[in-house]
This record gives sequence, structure tokens and C-alpha cells, in this order.
Amino acid sequence: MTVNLQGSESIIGSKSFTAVAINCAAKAGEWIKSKLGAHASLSLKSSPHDLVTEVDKGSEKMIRSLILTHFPHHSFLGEEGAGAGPEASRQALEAALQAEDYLWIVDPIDGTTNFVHGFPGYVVSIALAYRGEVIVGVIYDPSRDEMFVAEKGKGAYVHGKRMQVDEADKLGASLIATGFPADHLGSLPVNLRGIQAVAPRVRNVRVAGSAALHLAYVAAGRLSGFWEIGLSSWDVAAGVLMVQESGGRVSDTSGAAYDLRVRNIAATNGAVHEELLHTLQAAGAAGGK
Ligand code: 2AM
Ligand code: CA
Repeated sequence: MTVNLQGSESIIGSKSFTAVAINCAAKAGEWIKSKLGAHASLSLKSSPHDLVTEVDKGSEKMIRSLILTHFPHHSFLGEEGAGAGPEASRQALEAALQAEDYLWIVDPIDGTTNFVHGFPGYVVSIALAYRGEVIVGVIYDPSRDEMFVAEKGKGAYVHGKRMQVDEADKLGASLIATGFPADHLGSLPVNLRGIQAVAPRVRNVRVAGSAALHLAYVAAGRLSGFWEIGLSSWDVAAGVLMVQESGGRVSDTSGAAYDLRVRNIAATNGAVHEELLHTLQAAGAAGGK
């Protein structure tokens, strides 16, 4: 780690940030998997497409309490602690960024719709930011028992092996993913325009239902790129670091540098980045601010 644990930062056993993140993701992921097909409640958040179960809430509670046990002075932002909708998500991020230098950004289940339907592709995503810059990112996929881990400046790994983005040098040789967030009024039409423009130009398109998993797959070289309009910080923070540490490129869909406030994201192997952005922009599919 470039940022060291100091004094009161680590209360129990001086565990590293990354070790705590991995431990939380593994524990929460196993628990989520044990609840597959057995969740009791299903609530709607901002719309009928925006689902939450008691398993999302339980997972967040478990992760939060473990993290705060180790790092009681850190700040914590989780999807289920924030209100529903883009504005609430923006406000929750701003408040959390003001609070402390160290901020944990957690999606307790990314891919809740998959989880509810028993479709593999739901993950736990945990990121740690220091003064707004992501320094640790962990994504755990319990269906396939895959732990993706990235540390700023130290690379990204899966199954203990360093990840590397793929070598596609044009969209025509690329497998590209996107997604449909719950906001059907704002994001859906833009994402559909994007698909219409991108699909004829690429080898194929995948829509697996979890932004975090898509980003981990870009890092692992299983996808050449991913874009999506209307995401929140917890969907992407861990995966963004993973792509960067695997030699890829991340920006917003207008080409501006990534920061935690970015909601319209493009992440690729680097080589196909400009072509993807141009395709989206030419189709009016890059979204607004
Ligand atoms: P979730 O499963 O945690 O809700 C699917 O296209 C991706 O969009 C998933 O990563 C999903 O995360 C995310 N997503 C769904 N609804 C969203 C919303 N209202 N705001 C931001 N991201 C959302
Ligand atoms: Ca999410």
C-alpha cells in the first residue's frame, strides 16, 4: 500500500485495508449466496425496476460493522444507507466525502435483480478512497467464488494472478458490456441509443446485470470494454481501480477523467476507448452531466 496504517487507524490486529476489504467481501458474499432463493422480502426503491431485499440490507450491515470495528474513524458510504434515486446518491457521496480522509464505498449486492431471480452475476463491491482517490478495490463473486483485488500502484489480481486487459485494438474485435440501471425515465433511452449504435460495430454485446462485475471482467481481459449511463459511486469505485491497475482506461462518457462523482462511465482496455466514446457521442448516447 502506498498509504500506510498509522497509530489509531487500525485498532484490531493491525490488519491492512486490503485484508479487511477481502475478509468483508468473502464473509458477506458467502452469506448472500446462502440466502439465494430464500430472501423473505422484496421492496421497491425508486421504481418497480429498483429492487432491494433484506439480504442487501443485512450484507451492508455486516460489512459496515466489520469495517468500523477495524477502522472506527473512517467514513462509510453504502448503497442501502443512501436514499433512492440519483439526487440522494449524489448528496450521500458529497456528505461522505466531507466527513473523513478515508472513505469506504460499499455496494452490498451489485446485481440485486440477478440475485432476486437466481441468475448468477451478483457481487459484493468494496472500495476504499483516501481524500477522494480510490486506493483499494475488492469485488467478490460468490457464484463462481472469484475474488478480484486491486491496490493503487500495485496491480490487480484474481485467483492470485495479475490481471491484464485484453488486446483488442478495434471495436470490431471487441466484446463490450453495458447495463440498464433502474432509472427508466432518464438512463434507459440513452443506454438503448448506445446499444443501437455500438452493437453493429462490435463482435458482440453483453448485459450481465452488474456494473461491478463488468468492470472486473474488463480488468481480467474477459471484456474489452464497458459503458453505462446513470450509475452511482458504489457501483463502480472498486472496479474502476481494477481496470486502471490492469492497464485499462476509465473516463466518463464525454472523455473527462474519472472521479467518484462520475455517473456515466466508460472503461476499456485503452486501445478501443476513443472509438467507443466517439460511437456513443455520435449517437447522442453519452448522457448529460
Ligand atoms: P444494483 O444491482 O446494486 O442495483 C445494472 O445495469 C447496474 O445498474 C447494476 O450495477 C445495478 O446495481 C445498477 N443500478 C440499478 N439501479 C440503479 C440506480 N437506481 N442507480 C444507480 N445504479 C443502479
Ligand atoms: Ca449497485
